[in-house]
Amino acid sequence: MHCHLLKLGKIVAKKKLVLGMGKTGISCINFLNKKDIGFKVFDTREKQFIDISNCDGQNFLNYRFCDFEDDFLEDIDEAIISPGLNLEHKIINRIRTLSIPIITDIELWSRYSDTPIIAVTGTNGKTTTVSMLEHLLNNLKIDSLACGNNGIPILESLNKQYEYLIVELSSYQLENIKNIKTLASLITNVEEDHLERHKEYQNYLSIKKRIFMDCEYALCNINLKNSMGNIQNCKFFGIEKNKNNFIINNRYNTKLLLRDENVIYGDLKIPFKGLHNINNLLAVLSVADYLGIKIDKSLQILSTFIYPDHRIQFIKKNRDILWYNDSKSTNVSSTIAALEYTKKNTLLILGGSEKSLDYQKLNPYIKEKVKMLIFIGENRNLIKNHLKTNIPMVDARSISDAVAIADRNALSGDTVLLSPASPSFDMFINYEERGIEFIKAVNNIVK
Ligand code: UMA
Repeated sequence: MHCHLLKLGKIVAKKKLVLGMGKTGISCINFLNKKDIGFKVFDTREKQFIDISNCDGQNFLNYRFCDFEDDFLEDIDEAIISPGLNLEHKIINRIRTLSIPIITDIELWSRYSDTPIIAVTGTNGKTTTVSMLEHLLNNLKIDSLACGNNGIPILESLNKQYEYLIVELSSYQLENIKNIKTLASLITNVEEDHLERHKEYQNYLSIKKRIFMDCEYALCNINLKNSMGNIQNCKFFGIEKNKNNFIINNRYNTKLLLRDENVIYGDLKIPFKGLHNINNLLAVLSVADYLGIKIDKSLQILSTFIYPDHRIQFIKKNRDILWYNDSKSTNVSSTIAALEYTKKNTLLILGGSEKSLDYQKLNPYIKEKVKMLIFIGENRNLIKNHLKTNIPMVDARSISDAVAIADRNALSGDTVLLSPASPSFDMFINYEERGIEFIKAVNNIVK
């Protein structure tokens, strides 16, 4: 009887509350429907802005959009929150006042599965790292799925039995997760990002470290060593700053070398896609080592890995000009990584929606590599105020206008790079749409 409410003489079963109707919320709705568990749904947005096409069983009696009545939460025993939901929204206050526990889809999943988790977080490189791990394990016939922040909500993994789940976790997810037990947890890197939500870098870093809350194997980039003091038995991977030593699972590896734009290991050759990707590779090799997979076997398989789109993605070479799509760059550090990769004489397309970032950090890289800046997006003036440079700066009206400007100004031997260092929401649904529009424009205009 303690789990039920008596209302108007009838027993009303307690329900879950799904908070948010994005990908995560819809995966929760579909799961709860399948399990025949009662639920209500709340989203802070107007219904018309929500895509419900993937939502099973659309009985909207228990749905509220924008606002809710005082008694809407009366029969709720647990709320499942989406990562993007604003934690300062009044519904969160109300839930806390009523002492309703808030969980995430990860905790809901863990009640129905004990598949071991390899969890990955970091400011940049998360999706590449989880995709590499998925590629490696599946090629070894170890059935695995990369899910989470990469776009596949973890509840969708319950449709099949996997040997491992490789779960990409964002700071938005880690902030809300109370419990996550993992076989291995790793941090790729932590750079300034998402400070409009997390306010300070230290707070953002602490949230990232929550990935280690209950893990058997803790792994972190060597450049964060000084920040990991309180993490027990943490192992490291990466390239130490100003040194060329490669570290895999806490050990220096002298057989792995960087030569002529390739990563070499004995006879094996892996294409070089920037130093940041060597770090991702070393993280993957560390996890593989922990799982008992030999490094030469791992490298042999990883030599066939195809990097995900929108990350320093080569589009074409025309008139000896290289065109790259790095639309995934939504922060300053990822644009720095792209500029470290490209050659001198880069025409950089920069800008997007506003985010609290320090664009001054771009100055030395622009000085060394960039010959022209082409701006898109609403934050162009904010970026310009942070930059100290005499190189030409041009405002573009659209992504295709930016491509046309670059096409008119690029000379043989130059590189054109879209790496906005900003989110895309002012002009596009997401960075994928921005990248696709860019590729389309390059293919139409650059002839
Ligand atoms: N929103 C509202 N009101 C709500 C709920 C959401 O306004 O009630 C807004 C959010 O502010 C956000 C958008 O709707 O702008 C989507 O939020 P969501 O939490 O519903 O997002 P999902 O569609 O469930 O997608 C989330 C992740 N999105 C975010 O964290 C914002 C996706 O990561 C992830 O792929 C998906 O879950 C599956 O796990 C995207 C992302 O941008 C790629 N992540 C950020 C990043 O990588 O930097 C953190």
